Amino acid sequence: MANDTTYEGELDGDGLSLAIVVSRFNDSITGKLLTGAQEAVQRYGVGEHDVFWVPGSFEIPVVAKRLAGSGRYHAVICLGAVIRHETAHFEYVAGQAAEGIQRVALDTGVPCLFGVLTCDTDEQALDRAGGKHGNTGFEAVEAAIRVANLLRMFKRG
Ligand code: INI
Repeated sequence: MANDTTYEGELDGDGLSLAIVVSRFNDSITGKLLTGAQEAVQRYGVGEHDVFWVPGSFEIPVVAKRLAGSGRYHAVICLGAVIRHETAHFEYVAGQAAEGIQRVALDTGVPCLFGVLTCDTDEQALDRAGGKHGNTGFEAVEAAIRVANLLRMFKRG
């Protein structure tokens, strides 16, 4: 039998510092994502968290990059709601938000969680912002805690 070891970050927020970037666009939805995220912060005992509001999801990556590079946060949680409403604008905003957030994570090594809803309708978004399909903000904080703790296991020195 090989010497395999399994690693998984625990759902324990003790000692973690999180940044939450949240988009003002569609704030009737993103406000609920933030509420869910802050419930998870409380539930798992996250040491500290700061909230940063940006105008729209397109602006999330540039702010996430500054926060991830600051050395102050173990993870950056990005919250937004991009609703299709039959316009091509959706594709650009949703695509660039996703691509930008992932790029920040890979460039900085700081996990950046994708809590940006990309939906056809407000109803679909509300279902995922504390409705019948849960709360993506809550789930993003859970993922942030697990990944941050996993990475802490490999801290150098
Ligand atoms: N921003 C969103 O977060 N969600 C949207 O649904 C949206 N739509 O549909 O336009 C949106 N647009 C604004 C965009 O994020 C920027 O703030 C704007 O383009 C200025 O750069």
